[in-house]
Amino acid sequence: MTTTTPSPTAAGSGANASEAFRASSERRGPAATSQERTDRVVRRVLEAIHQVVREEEVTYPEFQAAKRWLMDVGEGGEWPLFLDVFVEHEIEKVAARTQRGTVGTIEGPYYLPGQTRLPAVATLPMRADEKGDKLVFSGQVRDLDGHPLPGAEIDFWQADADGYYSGFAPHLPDGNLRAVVVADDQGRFEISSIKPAPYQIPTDGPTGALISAAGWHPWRPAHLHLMVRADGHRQITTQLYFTGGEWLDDDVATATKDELVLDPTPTAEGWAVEYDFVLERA
Ligand code: MBD
Ligand code: FE
Repeated sequence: MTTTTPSPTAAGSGANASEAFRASSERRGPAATSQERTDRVVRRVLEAIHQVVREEEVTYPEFQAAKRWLMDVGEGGEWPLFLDVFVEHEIEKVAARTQRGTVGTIEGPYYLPGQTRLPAVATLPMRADEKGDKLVFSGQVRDLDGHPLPGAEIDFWQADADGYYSGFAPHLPDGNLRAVVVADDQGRFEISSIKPAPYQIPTDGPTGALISAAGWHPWRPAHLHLMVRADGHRQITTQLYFTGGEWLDDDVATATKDELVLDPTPTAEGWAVEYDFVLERA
């Protein structure tokens, strides 16, 4: 392994995203679902588990180990992490069946709403000595017919060069490398930031314990997170990756897509790349 990112601890890196999730799910409102739907979906999930138990002849000691692990995930606040890494990609693929325009991918556990709003040409809030190569990310937000969407919002968040997200890592200032950038009257934006590093799921929590017990790896390729929204249009949640990056073809969260890989060019300052977003009508 050539990556030099330090191993984030569960406590230090935001494995506990439960509180942020509770706040955001309250904001998003209750799930509109019926008794019939609950019966059908939950029954099928349980049937799938029963089938694995029968076919794999799962033992009592294994069942008790699973119970202990499930309790640890909850107590460690890692349900958002675990579910977003191992399940969200399929939910997103189903949602994507009816979505046109820019390709989406999973949100993950580290989005925080209500960040600083910045004008179209903006530098993300960062520390004076923020590590990492400079990255200028620019583009335009348009509709499906190619018309610019003035005032579109790019709600942007990323890890730092060590793989930590502000709001989830006590050593980082609130709002570091997060902002809502408001595009200009041509839907254009230019965001100055740094190139993030690959992200490692904390290895010392229950999700990390499972990954190591199963002999998997805990890495995600380096990525930027964005939500792009404009009045009257369907919001897109996506991530952008970097060509040639480690783990691009083996993301633990199964969230890469070919359309989402950037190919930045070197500049005197660091790197620059353009990416345009296309939103469909709501
Ligand atoms: C991340 O940074 C992330 O984007 C996802 C999807 C899961 C865990 C950590
Ligand atoms: Fe992430």
